[in-house]
Amino acid sequence: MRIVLFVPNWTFVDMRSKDTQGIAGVWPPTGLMYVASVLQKAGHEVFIEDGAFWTQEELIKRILDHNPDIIGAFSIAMFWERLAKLFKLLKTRKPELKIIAGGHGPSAFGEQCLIDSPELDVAVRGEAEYTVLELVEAWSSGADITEIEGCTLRDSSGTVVKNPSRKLIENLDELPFPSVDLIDLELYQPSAGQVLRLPVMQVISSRGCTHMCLYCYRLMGDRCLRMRSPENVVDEIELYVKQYGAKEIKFWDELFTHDKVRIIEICRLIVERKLDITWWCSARGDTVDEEILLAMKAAGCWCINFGVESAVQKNLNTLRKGIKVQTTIDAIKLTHKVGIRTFGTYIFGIPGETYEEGLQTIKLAKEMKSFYTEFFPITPFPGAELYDNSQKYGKVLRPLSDTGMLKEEIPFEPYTMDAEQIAKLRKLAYKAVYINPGFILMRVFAIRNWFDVKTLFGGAISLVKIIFVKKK
Ligand code: B12
Ligand code: SF4
Repeated sequence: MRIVLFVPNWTFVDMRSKDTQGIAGVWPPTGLMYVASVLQKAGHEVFIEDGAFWTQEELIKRILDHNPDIIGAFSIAMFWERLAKLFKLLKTRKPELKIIAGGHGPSAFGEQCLIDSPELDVAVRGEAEYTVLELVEAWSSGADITEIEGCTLRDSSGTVVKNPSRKLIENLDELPFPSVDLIDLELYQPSAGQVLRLPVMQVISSRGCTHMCLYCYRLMGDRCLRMRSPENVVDEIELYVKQYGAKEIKFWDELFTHDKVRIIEICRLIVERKLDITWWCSARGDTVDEEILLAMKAAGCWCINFGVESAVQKNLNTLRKGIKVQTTIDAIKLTHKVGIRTFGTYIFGIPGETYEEGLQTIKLAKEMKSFYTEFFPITPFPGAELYDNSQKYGKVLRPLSDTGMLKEEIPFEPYTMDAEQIAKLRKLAYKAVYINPGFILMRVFAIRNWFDVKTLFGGAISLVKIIFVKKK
């Protein structure tokens, strides 16, 4: 079968505030590339189109030029409305198309997707590699699809039904690596400042998470962490280094450092195979100690993202982070001590949070002296407790189609603070962290080349816009 997998058309305007559109970047759609690789391995002809680079009309033309039998789209919640429009236009031009959708939107509200879009045949829920393969094989042999697990679809009477979920893939090593050969790597540019060297490639070394944070939608399900073996992870990295000249790796795992033994082994293999890479990952403060950090440093890790969220323990408890503020503070200090930079992320607008508590968070963020710091307004997404039971926690202010976490409009207001105060805290926070001599000196001394100068300049312009330019 000929299959086109695609991301709907979007621009930075949909996703980010005006101030930061200049430093925004686009990453390849890894999840979709995993789905593609399983289909390719089974002998199907697969193409990928990424709407980040095309207008709606261009995207439609590119999809149809491949003459597909089946099309499948990845959609986070905020892309759903535009995707439904795209399906209508595509089906009008090629009525025999079979259409599937997956990702965070169709997984969380698949029934609604089928009601909104008569053109959509199946909303695939969760981890989709084998569900999509089964669908494609059934369509190619003319078999019935109505019993396929992991699908939300219409039965023979046209009623929307939610089939049982598919069991998660236990052994992730059995998956082929994502289909990098199907994308034009040259088109992708990461966000300014988030990489040390180029070209950068992405790796997902584990899937799922053992925690249950209030604002997070866990597409793979609750408490369902699975990890690839160190050999399999380092084989993928080695392929990227040898075949694509990768100099940097971005690990997108939710819980990269969960298993210390596994990470130390990954680090040992990177060193043993003499892979010249630098890399970035995320970690929770309660999963790092000096031993793991030293091993990571020796293997090229240059930056770790810690979700600090708030300086106030009560707020972390509300978020269900399951961690002490002090644990993350200690972890950040230890990370700096071994010579790895940190990227600290913080949230304003936590249910129950007061403006004064927000000010305490700003003070902490300044003290942490991270290399990068970002402040997000809390954002409810379908499937997350904060969205599904939102009235318990506050008021949703933006429609689903407009929930980019980096936009200037505040998406959610807790009962203890209003949107204006959240916006004010963000402004104060950026000013406190970035406009201070210690930070500026640290960043100037870190400049090594023209790439760093460009990055720093772009960041500075965005900062001036965030802090000093009044919104209309
Ligand atoms: C890494 C990550 C990113 C990376 C993306 C890296 C990449 N190239 O994929 C970056 C930083 C770029 C990013 C950006 C954004 N992200 Co993000 N991100 C994540 C994170 C932490 C992990 C995603 C991941 O890689 N998972 C592992 C892979 C294997 O899974 P997957 O991508 O979901 O793919 C599987 C399924 O979705 C499905 N699937 C994928 N494609 C297709 C296609 C078809 C046809 C089918 C049927 C199925 C299917 O099968 C795949 C394999 O099993 C999740 C958190 C989470 N818990 O999921 C948030 C998350 C997905 N992000 C989120 C958001 C909001 C964003 C942004 C909008 C942030 C912003 N700017 O405001 C942007 C949107 C970018 C975009 N264009 O889509 C939200 C989405 C919420 C929602 N319900 O819609 C999440 C869930 C985090 C949260 N807040 O809860 N993100
Ligand atoms: S925010 Fe991170 S730690 Fe919390 S549930 Fe989501 S992925 Fe897990």
